[in-house]
Amino acid sequence: MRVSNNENHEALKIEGSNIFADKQTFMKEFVQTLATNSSKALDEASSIDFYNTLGTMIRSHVSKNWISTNKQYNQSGEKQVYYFSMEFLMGRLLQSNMLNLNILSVVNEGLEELGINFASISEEEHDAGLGNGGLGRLAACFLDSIASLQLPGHGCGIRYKYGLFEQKLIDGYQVELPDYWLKEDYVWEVRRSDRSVNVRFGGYVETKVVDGDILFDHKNYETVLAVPYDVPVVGFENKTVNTLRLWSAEPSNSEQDFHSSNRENYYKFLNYKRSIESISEFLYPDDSHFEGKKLRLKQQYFLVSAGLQSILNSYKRRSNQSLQDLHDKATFHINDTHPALIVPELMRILMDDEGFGWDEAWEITTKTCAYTNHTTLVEALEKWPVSLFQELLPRIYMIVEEINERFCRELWAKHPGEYDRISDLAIIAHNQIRMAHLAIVGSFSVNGVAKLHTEILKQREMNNFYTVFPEKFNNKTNGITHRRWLMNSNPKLSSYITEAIGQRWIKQPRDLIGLVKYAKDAAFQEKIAKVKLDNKLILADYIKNKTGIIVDEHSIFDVQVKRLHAYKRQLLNVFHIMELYNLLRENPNIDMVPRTFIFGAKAAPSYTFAKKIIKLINTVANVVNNDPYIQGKLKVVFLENYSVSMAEKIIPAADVSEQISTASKEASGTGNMKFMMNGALTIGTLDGANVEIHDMVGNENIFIFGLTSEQVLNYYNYGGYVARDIYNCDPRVRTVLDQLLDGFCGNDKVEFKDIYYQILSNNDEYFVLKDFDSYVEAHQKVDLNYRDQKEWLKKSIINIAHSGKFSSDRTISEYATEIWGIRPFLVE
Ligand code: 4GP
Repeated sequence: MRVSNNENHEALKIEGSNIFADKQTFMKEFVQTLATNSSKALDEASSIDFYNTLGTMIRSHVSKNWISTNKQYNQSGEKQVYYFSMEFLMGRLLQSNMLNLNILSVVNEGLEELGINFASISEEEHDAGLGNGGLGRLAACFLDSIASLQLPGHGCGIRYKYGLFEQKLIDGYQVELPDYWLKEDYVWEVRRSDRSVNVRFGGYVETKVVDGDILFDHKNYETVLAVPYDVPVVGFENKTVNTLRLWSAEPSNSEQDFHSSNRENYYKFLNYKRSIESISEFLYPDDSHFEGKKLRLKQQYFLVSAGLQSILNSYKRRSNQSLQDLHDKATFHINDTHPALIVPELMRILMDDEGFGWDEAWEITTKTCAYTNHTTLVEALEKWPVSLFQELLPRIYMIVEEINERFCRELWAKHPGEYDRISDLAIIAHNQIRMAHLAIVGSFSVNGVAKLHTEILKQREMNNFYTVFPEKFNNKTNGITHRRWLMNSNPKLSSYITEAIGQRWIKQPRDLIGLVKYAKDAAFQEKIAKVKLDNKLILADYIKNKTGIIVDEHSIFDVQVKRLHAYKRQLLNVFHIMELYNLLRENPNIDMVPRTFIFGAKAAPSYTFAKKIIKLINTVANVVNNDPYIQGKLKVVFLENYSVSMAEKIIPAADVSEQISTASKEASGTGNMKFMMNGALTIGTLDGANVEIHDMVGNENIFIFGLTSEQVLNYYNYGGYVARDIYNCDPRVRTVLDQLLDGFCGNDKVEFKDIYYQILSNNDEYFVLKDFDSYVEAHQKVDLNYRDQKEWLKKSIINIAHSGKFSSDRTISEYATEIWGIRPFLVE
């Protein structure tokens, strides 16, 4: 089944576009630009030429508004937010820019007339994979919402030469290949050498007293040139074009400085160049995990120092504004602790470069910085060894030390003698710098990313800080941009929604609630069923092309796509599949709706356990998919190299969304929201934002199972869980676990022993066995409910109807008013 692209985009047509007056104008410009750019005629050009042509055209059209947005922000002195993040998982930009510019229809029509297929052009765009998962994708959704809500706000990140690794599966094992996404020119970026700044590393600091003032003289440092590349962030149907500024590290000395006639010096130069460029060479591939490498600390300081210097330079260029009022003009958002060095770096600039005293500088800093926490996992906590930090950033270390001393002194004044409390809260302790403590002390706002997560921060993980600074803590439940995740990835569903409730939901996603009235409407249900089936057919086709596996579009598409992590419990999913397989082996005629389990997941390259789970999924898939005895009732698909653009294909086709983390472990989740918005029903634990999804849709429209976060935390605190007891008592569990060792999965009996022992000898840290029974039961409910398609479709529509709350437009409005203090600014 093929849906013509034009049919899809026709569905999204809103009003006439203003970039291309009509299809003819577009076609003429396209052919001209193609000739200028590639010196090729239409019939000689390839898809990549077409992609570059279209991208270049769009970028140049956007420039006008980009320039005027900047100009008007500067002239008005409007307050702006700068979202500092080590990750921006942007994915592709062609189609989302076209949607926001309202030119999808006209371009599609024009291309079609030229005999060019838009879908194949968009496939040419390499995903900008500058992020690992949730945290990075959230940053990308936020940029889209900020611009679409006409808010003055920009991203500040690193232009990694290599994004998140490309995953290959070889014999079921994950193998990583470098993601050289910049191999071709990136059409969306503009190099801005004129805005380059210097960042200093290493050396030592001499302290002098001059006229009674203490001066800090940083000596013998190494200078790195930070060069910005700007990417426009286009708002939806408005004139706002904000900026994502990505920094690249380059040598500040040229080859000549090394006297290149001398061979030895030439090699020195090459080494020097390599070591500098390594700073922006690659993204650390760890999700929710701290890797204490010197290069990573270098990256963090590089981002923060370059970003702050350039913002403050432009701030000072803009008339005669005083830095005293910085907080009225700017907020620096710290996306997780990775950019927490903003706090001491801003202090350094204010004191050493701008001449402020400590107290004034501290006041400005703490009124300007805000911090978001994204995880409570202990292994994600950033703690830098003092020796490493001090050697790399000597002046910054002095400042952190002083912040710590002053903070501890204040605590002592309030709580004299309470050594334990103070050492608990200290920024530096046990020869380590605790970045979360630095971020909390240096920020005026600290937020979690879902209600439950924020409560856990306040009551448990950060309770000591919450008692000191209750006013700083607040919740901002995550969101996703409905423009990418519904309008762009599921245009047909979007148009049916518009047909039913009008188009206001596009700008006011909460209006989706109007769909509730159609939940039982037979005609509407039929449309929803048709869209789902069409999307499933497209995905089935994709799966066949990628893996050779043929899946039945009438089976339940049950999907778990996300990073591979023990706490996300892909293992629970596999155990359930093994159990279903065992049942079918006993009786292939059991009454069940056929299921297709679809996985996509990357594991951090050094995360051995996670990689074993990938191998297990693939091993089980191999057994199940090739067993004719079970009559095709079960299929398991692992899609290699999961990415943003792949998610856009998978999510619209899902019937069931697996959100099965151990309660209390998933801070929010955002995949859960994307699936819900596309009409999938969630099977999930009461974790992260699942709790709020459950609150919105009601118990009958979601399949909740398993321990609550409170129960989990009680087990962690007081014990009482013995995984082996379940193994001993539940024959299903015992069979599945024994199969890990008895060669069910191939001949190799030791392949999965780590998983077996992790569960039984290490007492199943993530309660996989404990939740197994209720998970199986919830799946039985899924099976039963799916048979009644009318009921299922009703639930599906109810989910879509309530998904408006989870648009990142809502999240960003809350950040804007409750944290950042910025307001919409109409670019003329
Ligand atoms: C993730 C959380 O694990 C996820 O629950 C949340 O939805 C996402 O941040 C966005 O807030 N955390 C990370 C990380 O990706 O590296 O800590």
